[in-house]
Amino acid sequence: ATVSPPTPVATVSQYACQRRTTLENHNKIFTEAFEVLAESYEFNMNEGQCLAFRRAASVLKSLPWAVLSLGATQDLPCLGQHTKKVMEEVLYYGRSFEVDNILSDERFQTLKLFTSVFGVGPKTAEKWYCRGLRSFSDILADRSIHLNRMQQSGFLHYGDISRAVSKAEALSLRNIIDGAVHAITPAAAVALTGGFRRGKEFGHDVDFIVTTPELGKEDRLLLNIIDGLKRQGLLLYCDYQASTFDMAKLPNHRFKAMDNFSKCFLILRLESSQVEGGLHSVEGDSRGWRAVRVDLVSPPLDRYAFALMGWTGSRQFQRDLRRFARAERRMLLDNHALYDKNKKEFLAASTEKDIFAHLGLEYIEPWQRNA
Ligand code: 8DG
Ligand code: MN
Ligand code: MN
Repeated sequence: ATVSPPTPVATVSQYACQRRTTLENHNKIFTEAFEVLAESYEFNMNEGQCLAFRRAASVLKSLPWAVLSLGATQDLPCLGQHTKKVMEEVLYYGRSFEVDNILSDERFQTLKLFTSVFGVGPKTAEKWYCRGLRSFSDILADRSIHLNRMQQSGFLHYGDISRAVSKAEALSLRNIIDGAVHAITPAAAVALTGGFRRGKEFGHDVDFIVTTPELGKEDRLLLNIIDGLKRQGLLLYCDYQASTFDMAKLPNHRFKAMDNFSKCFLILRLESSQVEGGLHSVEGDSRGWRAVRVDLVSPPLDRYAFALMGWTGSRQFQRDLRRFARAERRMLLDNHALYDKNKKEFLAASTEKDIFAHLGLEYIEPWQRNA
């Protein structure tokens, strides 16, 4: 690998959707530090600073060379005073003192621990921290705390679902979902999306898109799949959300809003015997099974390309795709649709390539979207 910028250096875009970002990260020492800072700002509800560090990390991840001096970052976008100060520390001392302080901070450590539970977000974690709770046993012993169904499952399956899901496990789950879908309708299709579609070897969950060729049948399809999984004894947890999709609505460029398609957040039981090479979870392998987090989304067929794009991620890539559409093209993009504000019309797409083309962007492969 090259370690210095080739000359002349091609300009790096401020938008992740105009960069190709593979899983090969030559600047991990910096991006890992930025991730800690971003998370810390997230815990402090400082969205601006959080995003600034996520953007900076994303720019460095896209470089085919390692940054060896501050001078090499001169022409890079999205790197402010603060990020450069952190990089300087890392370059000279091999570590950032600011990051070290965060990592040893009790509040940060506790919020990190609490948010690692399925169903616990930063707000709940903060509430528990303010009550003086510091460990899982503190939470489980506190009778005044009410855990919702999601959080109860989160604690129940904590060991399994906090362990990464392997590619082999994801492919085995695809066969299981495929089987459940085809028992219902042979015409329906299942696609692996999320991090695994971007080529990752491990993930925190497995994401699938399911679709049926008949418009309007997608809600029913998802309910039938859930029913099939339940009858096979594989369903450990299910949070089903019916569609609230409204095709007349303009796309919402704000990335925070999740989509309105029918979807479900599941915890499934995966048998060791179903996975080539066995389970990734060591305890699970001796037990014969493990719990895995699975997300299913079911858009109507004419919105398939938009849903696939959104659910393929990465989050930073999708955020920038929307920001680019709005700022550079006066278009609104989300997981449902693309709207041209100049022409005042919706732009249809049947593939991801159509969406990139509408936006006047070069096509970026899923494995190049690891921004
Ligand atoms: P990982 O699981 O390997 O850790 O990474 P990932 O696959 O990239 O992350 P993810 O949290 O599973 O999310 C995958 C994509 O799905 C991400 O770009 C965000 C997107 N997504 C939506 N809508 C929704 C939603 O309603 N809920 C969730 N959890 N993710 C959504 O577009
Ligand atoms: Mn995922
Ligand atoms: Mn997911």
